[in-house]
Amino acid sequence: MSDLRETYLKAIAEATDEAALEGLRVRALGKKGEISLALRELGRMSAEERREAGPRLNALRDEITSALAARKAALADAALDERLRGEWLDVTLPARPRRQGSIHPVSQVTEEVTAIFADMGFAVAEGPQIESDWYNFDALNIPGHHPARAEMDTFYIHRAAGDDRPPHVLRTHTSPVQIRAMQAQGAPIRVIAPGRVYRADYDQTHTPMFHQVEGLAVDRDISMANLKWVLEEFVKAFFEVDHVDLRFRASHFPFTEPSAEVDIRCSWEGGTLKVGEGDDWLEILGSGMVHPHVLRAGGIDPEEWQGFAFGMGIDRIAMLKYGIPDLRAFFDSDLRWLRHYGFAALDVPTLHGGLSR
Ligand code: 2NL
Repeated sequence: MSDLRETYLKAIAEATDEAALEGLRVRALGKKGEISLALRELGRMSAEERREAGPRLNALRDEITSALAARKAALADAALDERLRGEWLDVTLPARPRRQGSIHPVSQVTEEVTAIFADMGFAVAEGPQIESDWYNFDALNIPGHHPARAEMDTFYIHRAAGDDRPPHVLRTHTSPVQIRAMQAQGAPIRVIAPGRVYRADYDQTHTPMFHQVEGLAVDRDISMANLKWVLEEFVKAFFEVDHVDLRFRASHFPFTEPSAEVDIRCSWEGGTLKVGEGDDWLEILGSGMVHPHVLRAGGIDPEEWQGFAFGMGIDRIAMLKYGIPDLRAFFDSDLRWLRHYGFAALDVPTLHGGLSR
């Protein structure tokens, strides 16, 4: 009996994990455990023997039960201590000295442009980057034989032979978003559509994916005068100057009539761009009055409504505003470039904050 006690207490003290403790518990106190069997033997003893053995066995059972519990708690404490030693952390250390992430100039400029047009009552519209050729071309009055539709510039979605679903393309401009907005909302409407566009072109000044923002305003009695004011306000706010001169040059787009390319007066003196002064002109966008065919594709009656529209490249105006020399570096994901040209994540562009700070 005292053998039993010593054997178990020693084994419990030496157990190094919970499984070993559970094995000992079953061996001593389980249904067929040594102590359980001994307790069951009590029934076959004389009253005198029982008076002596009963309390001793009960005390032994209690002692082993507590020893198991105590060892289990000690093992858990040791495991926790071990973990805490590994996870030690000095919360008084200073924060990392260098910001890790930054806002890409394209994202920053998209936010700036959006804030400026939002202030003039334009809502932001978004749409799919894979479009049917109807939304990307036909709805915009771009006929089947037009060069812009040539396989050369447009990424067509592959169709297996015999697949007669309508052709789809990677959108070559964000105009389809505005067709969808006209169809969904009708007139009057004022939206801008910023986003990614795709053209099969890659050289010093072209990347196969780039960013565009288009704008559209449709109402009764909208004219080129409204277009001119909106673009002047935009250019002043975007380049953060009080005065600009715009030059409208007659041009041609299938989706506008009349059409104009817009230049801003600037100087390149000292190698940096100054907007609003000097004798140079810089082309920054294309624009015009929405072609009646395009209004009709958007479900709007051109006898009742007119509108202006414009489009510009975000990557290009980002390069101009922030003095970024090389377009292709935009998409290299070079951390040194991103740190140099990136913006602080919490500095959100606002008109009252001067936009870029
Ligand atoms: C450019 C020229 C332009 C438009 C885009 C447009 C959209 C609709 C209807 C009519 Cl829904 N026009 N967009 C109009 C004129 C020019 O972009 O040089 N972009 C970089």
